[in-house]
Amino acid sequence: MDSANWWRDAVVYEVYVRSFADADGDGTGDLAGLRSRLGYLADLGVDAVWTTPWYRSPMVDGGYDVQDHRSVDPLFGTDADALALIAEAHRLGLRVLIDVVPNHTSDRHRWFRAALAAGPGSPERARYHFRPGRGADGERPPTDWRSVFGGPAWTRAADGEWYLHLFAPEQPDLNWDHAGVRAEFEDLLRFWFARGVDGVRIDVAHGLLKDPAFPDLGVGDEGIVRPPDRSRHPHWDRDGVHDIYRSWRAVAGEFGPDRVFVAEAWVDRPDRLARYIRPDELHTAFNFDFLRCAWDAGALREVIDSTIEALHAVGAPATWVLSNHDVVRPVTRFADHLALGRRRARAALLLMLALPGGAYLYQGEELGLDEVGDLPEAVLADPTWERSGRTRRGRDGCRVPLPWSGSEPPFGFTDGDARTWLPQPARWRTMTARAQADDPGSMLCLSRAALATRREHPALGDGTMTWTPAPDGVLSFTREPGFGCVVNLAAEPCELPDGARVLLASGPLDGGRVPPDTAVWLGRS
Ligand code: TEU
Repeated sequence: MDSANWWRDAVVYEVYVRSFADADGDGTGDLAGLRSRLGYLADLGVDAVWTTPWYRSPMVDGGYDVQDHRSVDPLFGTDADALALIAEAHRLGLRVLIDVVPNHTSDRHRWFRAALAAGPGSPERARYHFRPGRGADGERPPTDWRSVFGGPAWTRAADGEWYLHLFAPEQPDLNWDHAGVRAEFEDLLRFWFARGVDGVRIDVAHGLLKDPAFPDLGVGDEGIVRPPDRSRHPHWDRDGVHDIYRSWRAVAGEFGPDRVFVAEAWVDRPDRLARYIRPDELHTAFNFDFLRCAWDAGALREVIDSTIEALHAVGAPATWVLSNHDVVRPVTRFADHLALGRRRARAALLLMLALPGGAYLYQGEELGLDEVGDLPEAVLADPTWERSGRTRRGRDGCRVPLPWSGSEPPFGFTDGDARTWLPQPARWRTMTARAQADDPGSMLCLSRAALATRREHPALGDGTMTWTPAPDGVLSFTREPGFGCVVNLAAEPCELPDGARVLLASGPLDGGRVPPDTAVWLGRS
């Protein structure tokens, strides 16, 4: 793959910075910790690293509440650490993608503070969405919109006006009809591209623009009623966002052809997602249909087909995602029992890495980590918990600090005496990177072998796939030249195709048969 097209089949590893590795001993991951472990990622065989926000932030939403997009938060290190990280990654042949959060800022951002201080009707308020409330005293929010984290999407300022926040109240939404907001983001993209970052993940890329009429959604006490036509939603996936991304693409182009964007856009249909990806717009977008899909052959096949069809229509490769810092880990999602979940997660990994296009791995996925569902309530840090009236435990369970080595917490995550910011379960003693590196049957060894094979095999990565006949519940396809993949999601073993040579299997094979919940990669014999 030439350098300008590197992203078309890249495997990108997501680092949730505060849970990856801690160098300064405070129990929270940081940039120096990540830098010290880049060799592990190079050995794993990924092409790029995407880091979650490292900017100055009060950390109400783990850094997705950005106070200053141009400086590193002291919790994570210094500006020099960011530069050293980028340089070291490049030395090891890894590209670096950073996270940019355009839908909202922190309520501590200088713009929001100025807006609060300047009062109703001021130009400072025009950068956000401030509106009078409804009712005789304006005591009811301007619309019935709900925050993604729970509760109303409006909070009342001391002077009586309400401001919009689709996430936490500490994350006021920016007004993207404001020219100064647009100019600021183009400048900060230049700031980071000039510092060597290879790409940008765009947080909530389907947000940003709001219907200026601010219509109600029609939310009842019983929950959200979506308007019938999702293409006209008042705050998701509005047509105008594409103009913004066209100007961003031009900014990336100033730095050469190989700087890329990946959109985080939770839209309902592959054809809506494809609208973000065009030669003059974004390069790729996470494919969340795949992530949301159940462990079911028919459903997976449908998602794979519709994704490829929609993206090929715009000349883009698909991306495949099974996990990230917002969702329950696949091992736990795929089955009620840990052993079965692990088995399926291993098979799913081989499926994902055999599909045409690029893929994303979330830290710990290569170790087969499970969701930590029993964190004590006192340590829960995700805003979902409080916003939902302590009914939804939120996303902490997939954000527990990684186990690196040793037989008890903190499992080499930190050298200091401080506790890890979320407690690690004792059962991870067998799951550490160190323990798995020595065990040829481990998920880590499977992940390394799969990524090495993917690099070596000309059929893998970008290109096309062809389904081949298979029994019910079995996914079977080929990639040219000379590569096959069989994933058995049925209850019975299935036969391997005649003359196939097994390159890699997600679990033990039963003679010439593939047991349930197992995937195999096949080469020409
Ligand atoms: O997530 C956007 C988003 O919409 C998610 O909240 C998603 O709907 C939900 O988590 C699905 O379970 C991004 C970041 O990935 C997330 O961590 C941030 O909290 C959010 O934006 C706000 O910046």
